[in-house]
Amino acid sequence: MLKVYLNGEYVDADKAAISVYDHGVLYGDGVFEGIRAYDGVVFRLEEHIKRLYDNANSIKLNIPISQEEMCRVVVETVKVNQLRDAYIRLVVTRGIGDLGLDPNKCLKPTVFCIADKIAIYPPEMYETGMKVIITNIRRNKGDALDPQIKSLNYLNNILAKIEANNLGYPEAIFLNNEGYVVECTGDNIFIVKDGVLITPPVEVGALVGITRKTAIEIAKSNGIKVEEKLFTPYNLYTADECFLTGTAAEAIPVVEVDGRTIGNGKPGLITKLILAGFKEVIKVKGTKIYE
Ligand code: PXG
Repeated sequence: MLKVYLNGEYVDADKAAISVYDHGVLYGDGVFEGIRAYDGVVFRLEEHIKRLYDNANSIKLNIPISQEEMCRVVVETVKVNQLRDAYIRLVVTRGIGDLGLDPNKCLKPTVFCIADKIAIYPPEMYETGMKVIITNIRRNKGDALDPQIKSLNYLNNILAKIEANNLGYPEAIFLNNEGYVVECTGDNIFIVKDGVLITPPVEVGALVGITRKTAIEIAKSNGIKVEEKLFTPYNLYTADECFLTGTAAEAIPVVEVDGRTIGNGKPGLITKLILAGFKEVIKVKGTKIYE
């Protein structure tokens, strides 16, 4: 039985329950992180924890433990479950309150951490590439709910995922209200045009992805020019290459968007280079779980 960290204790997964009065459940009031461990090493742990605390601060949620302690919680949760490869879900909610939405009624945030096996895309998809659609659902507007916050409000993403599912595709690309490409339901997006790697600036409505940052670093260290700039569906359809980045997907090639073939319909060279670079980086950028 897996053990889950819940408010300072490790409890059996089937006993790890939170209150129906928790505002994380009642209002989606909270923040989370999705983190991975590879072969006994947590990938970019401090960066995930920093993002969690920045996100919490931005919604005026005061996490009761320090960032260093939170890093230890993550490492310990993987350790007590004796996992080497894990998908880690770290959640902080506003905590238990009453039936009103006032966060001031919630006295203590709820903190839980789950370390489990990861469900990833089938390995063939990395060889053949993925076919995706652009969803009709627009990404949340930043002045309503900033997509830079990895909050417990994922309905915008889920509605887009439902549309993709209905049409038989595994992932959907969001445009913002101005019609620019922003990101996917759980991944950032990159295109390659004439040897230049291009990704939308996060201000257009994308999460500041940690895998996105890693991909940019890998590209730059290989002498590839990287631009963070706006682009449209036309630029996407006519790109030489396209790939998505995220903690779950790593870097996955996209070979078709809305029935348009991207490049030659096969994962491109720069995409392959980024994915290969990622496999190397995970070996060095991490926090060791076991001595
Ligand atoms: N955009 C969105 C909306 C995300 O939710 C990313 C981009 C990529 O960010 P990172 O930091 O992971 O490179 C995400 C991350 C899941 C799952 O179980 C989703 C994410 C991460 C891990 C697992 O669906 N989304």
